[in-house]
Amino acid sequence: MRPFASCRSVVACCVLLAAASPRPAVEDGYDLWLRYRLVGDSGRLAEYRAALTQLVVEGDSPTLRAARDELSVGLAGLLGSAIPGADSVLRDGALIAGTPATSRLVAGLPLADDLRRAGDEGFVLRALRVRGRQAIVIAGNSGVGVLYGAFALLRLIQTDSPLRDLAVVSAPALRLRLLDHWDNLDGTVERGYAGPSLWDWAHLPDSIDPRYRDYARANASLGINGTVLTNVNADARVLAPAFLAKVAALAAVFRPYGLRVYLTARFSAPIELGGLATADPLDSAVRAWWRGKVDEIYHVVPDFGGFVVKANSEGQPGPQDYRRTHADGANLLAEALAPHGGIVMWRAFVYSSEVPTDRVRQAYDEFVPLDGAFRDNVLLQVKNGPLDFQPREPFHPLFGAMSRTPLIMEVQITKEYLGQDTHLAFLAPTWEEVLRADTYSHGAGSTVARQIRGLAGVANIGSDRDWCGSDFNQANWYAFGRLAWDPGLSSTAIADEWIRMTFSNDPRVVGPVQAMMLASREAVVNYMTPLGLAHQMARGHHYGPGPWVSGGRADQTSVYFNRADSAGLGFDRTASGSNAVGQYFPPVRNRFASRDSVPETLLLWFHHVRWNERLRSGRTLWEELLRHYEAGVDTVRWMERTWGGLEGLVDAERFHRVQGFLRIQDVEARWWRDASVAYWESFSHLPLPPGYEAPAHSLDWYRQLRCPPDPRKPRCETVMPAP
Ligand code: GCV
Repeated sequence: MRPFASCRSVVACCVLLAAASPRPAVEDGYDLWLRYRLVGDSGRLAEYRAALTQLVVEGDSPTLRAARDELSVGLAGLLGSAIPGADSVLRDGALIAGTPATSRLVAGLPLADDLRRAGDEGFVLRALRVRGRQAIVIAGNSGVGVLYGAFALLRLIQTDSPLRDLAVVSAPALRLRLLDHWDNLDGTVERGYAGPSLWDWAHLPDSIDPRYRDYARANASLGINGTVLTNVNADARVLAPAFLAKVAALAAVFRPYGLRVYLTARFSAPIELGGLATADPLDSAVRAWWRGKVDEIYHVVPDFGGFVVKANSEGQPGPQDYRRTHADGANLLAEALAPHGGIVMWRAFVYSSEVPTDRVRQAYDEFVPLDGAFRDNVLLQVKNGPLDFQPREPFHPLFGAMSRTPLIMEVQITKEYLGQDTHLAFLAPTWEEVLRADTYSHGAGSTVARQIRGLAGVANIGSDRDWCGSDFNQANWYAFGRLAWDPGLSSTAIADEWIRMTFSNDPRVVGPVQAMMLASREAVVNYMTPLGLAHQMARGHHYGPGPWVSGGRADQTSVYFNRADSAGLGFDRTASGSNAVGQYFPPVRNRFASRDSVPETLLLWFHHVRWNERLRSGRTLWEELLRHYEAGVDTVRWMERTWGGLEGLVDAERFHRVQGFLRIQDVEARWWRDASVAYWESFSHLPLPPGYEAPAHSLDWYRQLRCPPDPRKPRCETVMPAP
C-alpha cells in the first residue's frame, strides 16, 4: 500500500475540476454560514414573507447601519426579494430594530425587564403588536446588541424556525470572546492550514481588503467580540509606529461589528524596539517605555483591548530572565494598560525541560503560588487541558484553583493535533466536555464554565477562499463562537444549526451530517490516541503518527508521554508516580487516581497499565486498545459511506471536496492505527486477535516515513519507500 497515492490523485482531480468549471464557484465556501440562500427547502417561506414586510431600523450609528445592511441583504436572499424600508406608515409585518435611545418605537415598548436581562451586549427578539400592527422587534441596549440580534433573527430563518411567538432574551455568559491568530508579520501562520495570513500587512493601511469586513461580519454573527491579530510567539515590530497604523486600519473596519483589536506583546520589546539595555519588569525605564508605548497605541486605536503574552515558554523571553515572577511581568503591562481600560491575558502555558517534574504539572506549580499577586486587569489564559490541545485531555487543574485571579480558557480551533486541514473533526464535543467538567473547587457544580471569564480560540482562519481550509473546519469556528456566547449549548444543537445554515434544512441531509459530525472527534481520538494516550504525533509538524519519537527535548517526545515498556503502557500520574492527580480537588482527584473509577477515556493519561490487565470492560488493555484503533478506522469508513449517500442532496462542489478529504482521512486513519499497533506490539509481544486487520507494513516501514518539516499542507507525499 502507498498511503498517499490515492489522496494525491483526488486532490489533483478536485483542482482540475475547479479549473474546468465555467461558472463562478457559487459554493466555494466563502459565504460560510451566512449564505442567505432562498428558503427553498422549508415550508415556511410564505410565513416568513408575511411576517417580514418592512424593515425599520431606527438610529444611524455605523453599527446600526451594519445591522440594517445585514438584515437587508440577508432577508432579500432568504425571502427571494428585498423588503422595503421605513416609510411614514407602519405596516403589518414590520421588522423594527433599535435601542431605546435610538428608536422611539423601541422606547415605547414594554421591554424594560427583557432589556435589563439582555445587558450591554445582549438582545431581545419579540413578536408583538406595535401601534396596532403585528411586528417583530430586535431590541438591544447598544448598537452591537441590535447587530447580534439581527444575526440571531437571520439564524432563526436560516434554520427554519417559527417566528410567530418569538420571545427571546439572550445575553453572553462570558465577557471575553476572542479569536487568537497565530499570524506572523511575514504572512505565515503558525499551525495554520488555510493559506497565508488574512492580514495583508504589505498593503495596509492604504489598501483595505473587503474580506476584513466579511471576517468581522462572520465574527459578529457569533458574538465574538475580540481578535488578537498576532502570534503569541511574538514579533516586537508590530508595536512600531508603521505597524500600529496598519493595526489601526484593521480596527476601524472591525469597530462597527463590535470586534476589538488586541495584540501580542513580546516581553523583550523595550530592548528590541526601544533600544533599552534591559526588559526587567521592575526597571523604571522599562516601565516608562511600556507606558509610553501603550499611550501611543491608544492614540491610534482608542478602543484597543490589550495584550496577550507568552513569556518564558518555548524560548520566549519573559520576566524570569531577570529573576522576576510571572506576576511581575504581567503587572508591568497591566499598569500601563489600566488607565485606558485595557487588559493583559497572560498565558499559563509554561513548562521547562530543566524542571524535573511531569510537564503537565508545571503550570499549576508555577501559578498557584502567585494567586492574588496579579493586578485587577490581568487574566490568566489557561489551555483547556494541562498538556497541549490534544484530541483528548482532562480539564486543566488550574480551573477552580485560582480563586483570586480571573481565568480565560484557551482552546485550539485550528486542528494542529487532529488532522489539520483534511480530517473531519468537529471540536464542539471536546470543548463541551471541558466546559461541563466539574472541578469541585467550590463544591459540586463548580464546572469549568463557571470558573472562567472568557474563551479564546486559536483561529483556523487564513486567506484560503473558504477561510478555514475545509468546509467542515468552518464548523469549528462556528462552534467556538456559539459556545463562547453560551457555554451551555450542546454540540448537537450547534451542529444542527451549522448544518442547516451551511448546507440545508432537508432532514435527509441534517440527520446524517449531524451524526457524522458528532462521531468525528471520538473517531480521531480512537485512531490517534485512544484510552487517554496523548502527544503521539510526529515530531515538529505533529502530522501523522510518531509514537516512537524520542531524543532531543524529552518533554516534547512521544515516549515521554506514552511510557510504553514490556510491562505495559501509560503515564503513572497517581501518588506512586508524578502525582499530577493531586492537583485536582478531592472528589475528582480520587476518581482519577483509582483504577476502579478513572474514566476509561483517561485511563492511560493517569495510569501505567499492564498489557494483560483486565479493565472494567472485562477485556485486557491490549484487547481494548486494539478495539479502539479499529473503531476509529471503522467510524471514518462509515463517515465516508454516509457522506457518499448525500450525492445529489448536497451541491456537487462541496460534495466532491468533502468526499476527497474523507478519502484522505480513511487512508490516514489506517496509517495511524497500523503504525501505532505495530509499535505497541513491539512492547507487548501479544498476538492480534483472529480477524483483526493487521498492519499493512512492518514497524520499520512506518518509522522511516518522512514528512516535510512544517509545510503548509504537511502530507507525506514524497520519499515514500516502496512497500
Ligand atoms: C504558538 C504548541 C504549538 C506551538 C505553539 C504553542 C503555544 O507547542 O505546537 O506552535 O506556539 O503550543 O501554545 O504557545
